[in-house]
Amino acid sequence: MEELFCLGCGARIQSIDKNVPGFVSEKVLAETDPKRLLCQRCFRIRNYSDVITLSLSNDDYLTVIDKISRENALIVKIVDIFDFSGSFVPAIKRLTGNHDVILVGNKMDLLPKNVKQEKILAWLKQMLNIEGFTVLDSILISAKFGNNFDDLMEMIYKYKGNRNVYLVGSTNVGKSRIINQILRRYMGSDADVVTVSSSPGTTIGLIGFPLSDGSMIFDTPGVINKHQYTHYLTRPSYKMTVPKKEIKPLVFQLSEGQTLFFGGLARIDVISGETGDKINVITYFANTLNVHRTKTERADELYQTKIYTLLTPPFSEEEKLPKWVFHDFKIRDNLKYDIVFSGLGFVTLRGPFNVRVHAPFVVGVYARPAII
Ligand SMILES: Nc1nc2c(ncn2[C@@H]2O[C@H](COP(=O)(O)OP(=O)(O)OP(=O)(O)O)[C@@H](O)[C@H]2O)c(=O)[nH]1
Ligand SMILES: [Mg+2]
Repeated sequence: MEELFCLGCGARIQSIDKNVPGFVSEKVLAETDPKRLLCQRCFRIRNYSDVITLSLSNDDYLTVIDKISRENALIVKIVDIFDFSGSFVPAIKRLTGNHDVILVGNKMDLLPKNVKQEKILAWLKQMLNIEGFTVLDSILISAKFGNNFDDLMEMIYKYKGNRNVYLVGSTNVGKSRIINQILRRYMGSDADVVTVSSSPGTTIGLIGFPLSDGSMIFDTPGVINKHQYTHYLTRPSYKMTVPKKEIKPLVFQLSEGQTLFFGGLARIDVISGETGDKINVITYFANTLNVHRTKTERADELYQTKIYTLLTPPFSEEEKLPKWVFHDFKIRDNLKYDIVFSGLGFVTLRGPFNVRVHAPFVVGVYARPAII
């Protein structure tokens, strides 16, 4: 029998195991046009916003690496501008090593509107330098609203020559939503073709579409980064922590000995601020995340008694996050830094400062030059 693939996620179609990607019942398989076949998971995401959790592994991604590394292709590397380091994991560097790469910063609609694009682009270049990574060009877009897509396509055509184009990046950076925008805007599609969801690991295989000059553009499965909160929360909590709208920054003036909780997911203690004065902490999280201030000496007790009630998400003991650890950040210069909680958001502080950040040990917490 001819091998069939799901149109939405690229998984190989099978009727054997519901818990494995690409499942379609034999009845549906017999009744559906193979060119329009969607697996059960894609069908449910689209029709009921119901995500069936499959066990995730990086095998799909590794198969793709193998294919792309043998081809002379143009790589379009997508990052989520809110979590640059979280979406710039080593596996991506290995894949992109010998290829021509365009860097795309997606989800610009989440940035506060008053932030200048040139500033973010300059910041992206600074981050690339820190990573020791060279690209042909870079651009900011919003796959949600279609911002800068004409410029993106112009850039792709400028560099691709007669080569195929692969959109690559970590899970959830928006690769599939970008493909849907491209298909709608430039290829006459009047509906979303590939499956998009807020859960990581939606795309399973390569999904290719012809460009106007006959070469192909491919959506690919994302690299899984287990250091993001995303992997440890259940759906209700997850929905509250992933920003959907422009983020409204909050400014807190904290004194020494004060603590901010970010829901029950992380906290920051001010050990000392600029010459012992108050320090401004600007928070960039989903507007639905509850930020709570307290005295550091009360913080442990508050966490024990108010997790799941005042400090939310998480909402129940079932979603117990892995054990918390702390990270100390001591900055001596007077520049601005972001402290990032991978997959959750970040806070901005101006040095000099000395803070202690607490978060589950599995989650990536890191400082970077401030994006805004
Ligand atoms: N606000 C905003 N959300 C976006 C944007 N692009 C994608 N998203 C959301 O991010 C989530 C992940 O999008 P996908 O397109 O499925 O991400 P992906 O990179 O294909 O993920 P995998 O298939 O798991 O590798 C979804 O909830 C999207 O709606 C954007 O430009 N702005
Ligand atoms: Mg995808």
